[in-house]
Amino acid sequence: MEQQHAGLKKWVDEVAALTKPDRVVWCDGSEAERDRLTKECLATGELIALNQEKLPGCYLHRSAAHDVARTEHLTFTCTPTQEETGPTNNWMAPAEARAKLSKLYDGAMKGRTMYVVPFLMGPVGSSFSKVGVEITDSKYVVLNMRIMTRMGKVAMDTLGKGGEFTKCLHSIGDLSPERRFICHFPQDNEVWSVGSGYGGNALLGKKCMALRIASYLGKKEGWLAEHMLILGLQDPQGKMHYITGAFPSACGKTNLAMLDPPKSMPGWKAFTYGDDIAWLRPGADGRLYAVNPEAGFFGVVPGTGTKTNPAAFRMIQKNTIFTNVALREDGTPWWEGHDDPPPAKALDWQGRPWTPESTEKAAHPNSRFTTPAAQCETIAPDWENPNGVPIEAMLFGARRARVVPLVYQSRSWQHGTFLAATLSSETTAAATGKVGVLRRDPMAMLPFVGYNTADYWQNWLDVGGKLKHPPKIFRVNWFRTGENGKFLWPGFGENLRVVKWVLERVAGHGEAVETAIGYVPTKNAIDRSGIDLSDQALEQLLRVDLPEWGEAIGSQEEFFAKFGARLPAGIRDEHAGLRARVTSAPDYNVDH
Ligand code: OXD
Ligand code: MN
Repeated sequence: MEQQHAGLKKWVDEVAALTKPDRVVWCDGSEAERDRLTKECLATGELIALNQEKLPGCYLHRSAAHDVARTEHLTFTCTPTQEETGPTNNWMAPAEARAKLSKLYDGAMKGRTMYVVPFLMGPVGSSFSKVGVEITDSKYVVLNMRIMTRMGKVAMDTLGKGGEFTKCLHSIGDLSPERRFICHFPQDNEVWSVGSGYGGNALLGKKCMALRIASYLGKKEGWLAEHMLILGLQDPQGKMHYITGAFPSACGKTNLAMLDPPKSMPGWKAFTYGDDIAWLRPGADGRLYAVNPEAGFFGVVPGTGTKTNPAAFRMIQKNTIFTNVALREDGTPWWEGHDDPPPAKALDWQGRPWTPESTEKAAHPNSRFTTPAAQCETIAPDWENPNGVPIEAMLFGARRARVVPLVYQSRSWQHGTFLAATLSSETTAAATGKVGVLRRDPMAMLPFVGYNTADYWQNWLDVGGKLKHPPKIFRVNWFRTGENGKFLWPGFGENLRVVKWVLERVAGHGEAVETAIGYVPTKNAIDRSGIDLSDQALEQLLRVDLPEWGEAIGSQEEFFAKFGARLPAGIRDEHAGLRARVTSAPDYNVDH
């Protein structure tokens, strides 16, 4: 590929002088290049060929055992002042970060090839789209980037001679968590990552650029970069509706993005636009438009089967890189939640012998598939529409065993922003650390906001102010449990019943009662035809327990206090409003 961009060439030369690779390869994104890299990975053991007759184009990668998830404690925002990074991100002074990481990059690529990977986030020819260039010494990263982004020539053509791009520097280093850092320099449009080959830490187009850096660019340019799926729904009358859903990592975004309408809801069709990231911009008509900046899915494997997500299960039978799943004797992968029963014998995710008697899981709980979006059977025909799709409703969901009803609607954009800002969820295996601990996760973006979260909320309020027809904002919770600890709601495809009510509310009907927290559906407003959900279970699912909300308000206050005077007045007002409504409600028990 001819290098016409002087700034890019200069940066590549500088990085090569620092990292000292044996050779530099500019990636063009071609199939020949993919085949060549795949062969090389098979030779080094970075990839293991799966049974090519059953699963054409599928490979297995086993990562280092301590490099299996995002490491949030090693992820930094490097703004000139700590105030710009804010209380919910780790901060490192830019000069300190550059000094520290330069030492780790020095000579890091000796004996290795340095790949220059130009990539485009967003559809070709879209005003939403942005170019990045990742420099990496990992072939596995190149092969994943080729699936997850529009990589190579198309990105170089978009960049032209003088276009802007995000500089993304990555080296696996020695893969040690002791020498692992993922640093973001939003003011310089730059990411430096070292010491990890794991998705969110190493595929820098994804979390680092399309969320952290993009959220900062969104603030500057008046748009939103969000941790959201984008779903199109055709109703039985044939009308299309578009919604987004923000959920923390490993809380079912991919399942909802590929929703399988239940047989008892004939006439509904679901179309996938994106499963993880949405870039949203106000359109000239006053509506909010969304595009998916990615070109592939990097999904959690365990739990993927034809009952939970048939489209994903079928999608990953070809052209897929599996990371950290188990391997059966016939060269096919297996994981907990696979359609097939546990194999009598297999190799676990680390390549160790495994049997059903083993006490450990066969696949890592955060094992992943990387698959091209285009081969998903539910992908929308216009998923690469450069103008995006107009969003009617935004769902915010999280794992909450208690307190939060199945669904409720906010009173306004500002109240919806507050409702999203107060999202909290029980943690999952997508990040290292304890699983199942309740933590605040505003907009499901806690680990992904690239600057002070208070300013990010202000951007939400500002963007909303520009919309004549803002999407309606809803909170959902598929994870509420009953006294026996079991989920009350069937979930998966049945979530369409909740979405149906959401779309009815958008259309101006759909029965609801106004409560202190927002509009909650009446019992009869949720379509239960064809499912066995008792009145009592639905009542529990929809219950708003005011004393419990009284406690939640206290914890919200503690969280907001961290932001001091930077907390937007709109958020402060909504919090005060909630407190007033909850504490003055007749059934609020003041003892709490
Ligand atoms: C992801 C994540 O990989 O959120 O999408 O961790
Ligand atoms: Mn994600």
